[in-house]
Amino acid sequence: MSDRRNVTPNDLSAFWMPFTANRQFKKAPRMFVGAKDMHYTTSDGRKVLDGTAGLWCVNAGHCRPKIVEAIQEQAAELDYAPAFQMGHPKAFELANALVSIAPEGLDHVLYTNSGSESVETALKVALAYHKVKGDAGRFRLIGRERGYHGVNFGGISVGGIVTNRKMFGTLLTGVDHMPHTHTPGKNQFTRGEREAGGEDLASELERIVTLHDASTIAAVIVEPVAGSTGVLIPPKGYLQKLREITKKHGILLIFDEVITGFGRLGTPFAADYFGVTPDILVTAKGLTNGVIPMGAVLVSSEIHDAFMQGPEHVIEFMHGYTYSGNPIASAAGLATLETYKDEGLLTRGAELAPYWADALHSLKGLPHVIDIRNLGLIGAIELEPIAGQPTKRAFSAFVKAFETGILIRTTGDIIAMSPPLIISKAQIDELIGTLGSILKTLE
Ligand code: PXG
Ligand code: PLP
Repeated sequence: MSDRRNVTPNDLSAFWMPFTANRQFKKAPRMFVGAKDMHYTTSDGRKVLDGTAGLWCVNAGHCRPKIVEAIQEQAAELDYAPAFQMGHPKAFELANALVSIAPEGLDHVLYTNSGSESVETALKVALAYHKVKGDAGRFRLIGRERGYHGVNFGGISVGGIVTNRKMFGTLLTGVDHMPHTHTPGKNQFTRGEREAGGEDLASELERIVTLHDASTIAAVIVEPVAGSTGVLIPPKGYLQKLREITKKHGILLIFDEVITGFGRLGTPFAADYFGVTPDILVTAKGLTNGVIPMGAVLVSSEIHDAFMQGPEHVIEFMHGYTYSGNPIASAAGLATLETYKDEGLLTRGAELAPYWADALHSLKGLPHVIDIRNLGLIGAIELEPIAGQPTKRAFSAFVKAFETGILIRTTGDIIAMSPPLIISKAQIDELIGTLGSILKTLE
């Protein structure tokens, strides 16, 4: 039986858990103690099928041998090298490997330790780029309603999730937001991208540009597919139109690909899927298969080269982290990219996407299901909230799912799934079949 009974609340009190209902968790903890490929093992010895790739990051599945060995070897060979004014080979090798799979034109890499830090780095590069070009009047940053760009001050300022912003004072000034791309009450149960409305939605950016004047705007940041807020798929033509407008006005376009990067849509990056290349591309999560904290920000040569001027002994960009390009993280990143390559994982999602979409949409008609959305190997099932008790219905699905042997993720009353890219068709059937039977039992 469950180890849970052996874990007393006091044992758990010191760790203030992130984005967690701490008191509820500590009364009935859900603990993982092991993982392999598509499965976690719980503290009471049960196998749980991973329907979320951890938190959208374990794209190659768990405890993959190449990655494990690379980390072990690197830890014994070179544990840490100073990140500033010193180097080590693997950080350069990984940057080259990243550039080689990135959309053409994104040729330079800045390292971070998370998606949140990648976002801060991207915003700072954008502001400083205009400054070094002598265009310092471009100080505004434009995000989007319901956008998630991590939890640091820049990210929550451009982000648009109210609960993540409202406690934290004035945030960054000079920020505005475009409308989100969701149309509740319309377009439910659309498979993939909906046809209509993309250009009109993107044209909202023109309205913001007119309001502030293009000469004051540094950058626009969006998630190509909004993940954390509950999987919002942009309509066709939307991102293409954003690119057109930003280019026309000399505004940098930043894609936050922390979730969509590394094969999630069946292409290496969402930029490839949509055929739209941003000026700056933000990554983390799948870069090291989630195993070691690391993020990377890819920038165009035009941006990079603008900084490479003035006396050569002077630091060109006053930014960086103690752990930027950490040796063990770099080794993990290299082994991760090799694993993706060996197994074709950056494009495997394209083969599986139709099967995934069929499975998800088979849940239409089950109790409380008011919408189903999908793209690549991302899926979301939106439930009708219990009157007066938002989030409760989806959360009870999450707890039942964990107890039944599948890991899903919920945000509000939306169930989100993003399995490791190694998932088999039989495992898709198991994941969706189990979820379907849980939905039938919900209050
Ligand atoms: N940008 C985007 C688009 C993200 O999805 C971040 C930045 C921040 O990354 P870090 O590494 O600082 O967490 C994210 C992270 C969920 C969930 O279940 C999503 C994220 C993180 C944890 C949970 O929706 N996204
Ligand atoms: N705070 C203090 C006092 C520091 O000395 C440093 C780094 O040297 C930091 C914060 C930033 O830490 P990191 O480089 O790990 O982001």
